[in-house]
Amino acid sequence: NGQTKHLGVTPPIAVTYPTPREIEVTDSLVQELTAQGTFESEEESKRREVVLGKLDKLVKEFVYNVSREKKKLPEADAKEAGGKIFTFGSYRLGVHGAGTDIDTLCVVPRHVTREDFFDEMYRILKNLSEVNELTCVTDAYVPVIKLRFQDIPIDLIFARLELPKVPDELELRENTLLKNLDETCIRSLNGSRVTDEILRLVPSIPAFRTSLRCIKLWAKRRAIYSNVMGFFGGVAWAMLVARICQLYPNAIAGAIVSRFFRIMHQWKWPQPVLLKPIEDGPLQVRVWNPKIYHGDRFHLMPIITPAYPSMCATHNVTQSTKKIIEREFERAAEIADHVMVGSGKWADLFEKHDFFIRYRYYLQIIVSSDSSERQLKWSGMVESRIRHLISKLESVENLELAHPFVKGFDKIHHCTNDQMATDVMHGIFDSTSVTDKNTELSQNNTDAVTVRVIYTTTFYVGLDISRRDPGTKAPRQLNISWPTQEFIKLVKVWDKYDEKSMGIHIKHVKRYY
Ligand code: 3AT
Ligand code: MN
Ligand code: MN
Repeated sequence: NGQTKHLGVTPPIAVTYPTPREIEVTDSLVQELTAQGTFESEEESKRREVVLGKLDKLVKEFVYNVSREKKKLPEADAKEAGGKIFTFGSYRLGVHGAGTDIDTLCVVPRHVTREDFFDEMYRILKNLSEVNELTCVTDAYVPVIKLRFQDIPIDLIFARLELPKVPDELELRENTLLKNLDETCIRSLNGSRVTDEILRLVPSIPAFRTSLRCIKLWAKRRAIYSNVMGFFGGVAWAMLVARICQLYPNAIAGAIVSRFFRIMHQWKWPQPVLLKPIEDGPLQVRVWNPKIYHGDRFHLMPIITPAYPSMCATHNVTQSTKKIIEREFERAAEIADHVMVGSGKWADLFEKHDFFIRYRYYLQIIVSSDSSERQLKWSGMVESRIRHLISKLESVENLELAHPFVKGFDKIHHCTNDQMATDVMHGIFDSTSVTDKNTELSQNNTDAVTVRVIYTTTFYVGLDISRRDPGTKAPRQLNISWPTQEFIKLVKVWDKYDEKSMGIHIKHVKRYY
C-alpha cells in the first residue's frame, strides 16, 4: 500500500538523514559525555565480559549439581539440563557507567527451585576467591543475590521455566513461556523481557545509546531520576528515548536529544507513551488499560512497558513531580535549541539542580534507629511512602508544590548521653558528632565516650507556597499538620515497625542562607 515499515504506534515524523550541523553537535555531545566520565575504561569493559562468561559457567555448574545430587538425574540429562544467564538494566542497554552493576538473570529448568538457587548457587559463589560482599536478599519483591565478582557489582536474580532443559539458544521473547510460572519468576523475567523488547523496537541502537546516556546524565544532575520518589526511573527514561528514536529513525544523537526535549515538553499527558500496541497474553494478570481499570486512569504521565504483561513504569508520579519534570523539559528544550544554533553548549544541560536553594521552606523527614541493618529497612520503607506524603500535601491550601528530593542523607551519630540520642532522633544535631555513612570506619573523632550510636536518614521536601494576593493583607497560612500526622501513622502501621528501636520525626525548616 505504499507505506514503508516503521517501528512504533505511529509513522515517523521525519526520515531525513543528519545535516552537517547535526553531525557537529553529536560529536560535541559525545565529547561532553566523555568529559563528564559517563563511559567506563576499556579495561573495565573487558573485565565485565570475562566476569559474565564465568557467571554463565557457574550457573550451568549449579544446574548440573542440583540435577545430579538432588534430583538424581542420569549424567546425560544433567549435562543437558543447561541453564543460562541474561542481562538487563543499564548494562544490557549499553548505557552503564564506570562502577555500576551488571543486572543478571539466571534462568534454569523446572526441576531447579528458588531454594536451590539461594542454597547451591550461593554455596558455589561463596567458595570463590574472586567473589566478595556476597549477600542474599530473599524477602524482596524481586529476590536477589548481590555480590562483587572481580570487583564488578552483580545483581543476580532467578527464574525457573516450565521446561526440562534450558539450552543456550533459548530466548525469553515468547509470551507462552510465562505460563504456569509463579509470580516471582514472572517478575524476575520481566526486567530482561522489557529491555530486550526496547532494543528490538528502536531503529538505530547506537543513536539510542548515546541519546539515552545524555538523558540519564541530565536527569540525574537535575535530580529527577528516581522511580520511588515519583520521578522517572531508568526503564522509563529508556522508553521515552526509544519513542523519540522511533519518530526519527535516521537521526543521530544530537538531533534526537533536542527533539526529545521539545516533544516531551509539548506532550499531551495523560496520553500514554507506547513503543508498540499493548498485547494480550496467556496469563490471568492485569495489563495496563485505563478503559477497564479505574486505577490506571490516575496515572498522570503513563509510560507503558512493551513486554507482555504491559505495565505503567511511572505509576508513582504525582501532580508535583509532574510539574517538576515538565519544568525541566522546558529548561532543557531551551538549552538544546541554543546548542543547535551555536549560542549554548551541552555542558549547560548538565548543570546541577538548585533544590536546596530554590525554596524558602522545607520539610525534613528524619528517620532514625539503633542499627545499620534496621536503618536500611526502616528508611527504605519510609522512602517508598514519601510519595503518599506528597499527594497529601498537594491538597493543602496555598501549597503550590511539594517537591521531594530524590534521595535521603544517611548519618551516624555517636551520642555521649541519652539526651543527645533523643535530640538526634528529633533532628536536633550538628556535624561534630556525626560521621558520614561512607566514612563509618574512620568514625569517632570526638574525645567523649559514646554511649549510644544512632543512625539517621533525612529526606527533604521543598515547599512552594503561593504568594499573597496583592489585595489582602493577611499572610498566607499553611497548615500541614494533618498530612504529616497522617503520614507518620501510615508508616508506623508497617509490620516490622518497632517503637523502641525506630523513630520518625518531621520538622519544617526555613532556608537560612
Ligand atoms: P545503573 O546503571 O545500575 O545505575 P540501572 O538502570 O541498571 O542503572 P538498577 O541496576 O537499579 O538500574 O536496576 C535495573 C533494573 O532492575 C531496573 C528494574 O527493571 C529492576 N529494578 C531495580 N530496582 C527494582 C525494585 N526495587 N523493584 C523491582 N525492580 C527493580
Ligand atoms: Mn544496573
Ligand atoms: Mn541493579
